[in-house]
Amino acid sequence: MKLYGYFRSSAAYRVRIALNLKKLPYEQSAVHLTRNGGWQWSDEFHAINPQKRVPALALSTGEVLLQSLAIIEYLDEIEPEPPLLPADPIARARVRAVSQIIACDIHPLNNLVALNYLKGPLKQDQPAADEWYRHWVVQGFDAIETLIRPGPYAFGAHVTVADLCLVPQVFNARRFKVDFANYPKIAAVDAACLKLPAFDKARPENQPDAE
Ligand SMILES: N[C@@H](CCC(=O)N[C@@H](CS)C(=O)NCC(=O)O)C(=O)O
Repeated sequence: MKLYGYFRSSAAYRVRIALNLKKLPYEQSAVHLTRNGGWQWSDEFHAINPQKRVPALALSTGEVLLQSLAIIEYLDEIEPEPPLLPADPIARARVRAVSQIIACDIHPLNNLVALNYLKGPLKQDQPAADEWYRHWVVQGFDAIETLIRPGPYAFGAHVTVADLCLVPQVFNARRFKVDFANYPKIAAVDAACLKLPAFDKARPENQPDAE
């Protein structure tokens, strides 16, 4: 399998953790999102992902899968161990809710293309864009701090998709100087996850394209 990603992309980071947890071998192809205007906008990458975003996972069959949560579910289906969702339907819904707060409600407002639109056509300066970024993280993290049950991972003794979404979002939130004083549970889950080799290996600074 070949993962098209970028070391700092939190959506690609989620998929790297899943691949590592499942012990599935993969090679990486770096899509630099900013150099020379961003390789995601090239015709070559458009042929791989018409949405012009990472991650994309190319399978040995030639099939290319898009969208981090769809890719993670696919990996969970082809390699069920370790499972990334609990067996109980209520527990699964809780895990999916936290995952979706991050992937559907925080991340789309804060990804590179949204921040560039704020700073470009909408003429906002860097401090305003940073404030926008933190605003949406705080809204989401306030809810997640109430919803998770560290034990030591977001929903108990087993890693779930919620952890795969949370750790990359925490990495980005720290980059943008979000104050973690109100998020002791989120910080504890992040610390517990990062002790696992699968998370550590997936860290942005441990990627071949890290800068
Ligand atoms: N919902 C998508 C989000 C993908 C996404 O927005 N990726 C960002 C990087 S984290 C990207 O490729 N941005 C390209 C750009 O901003 O131009 C997923 O979960 O895969």
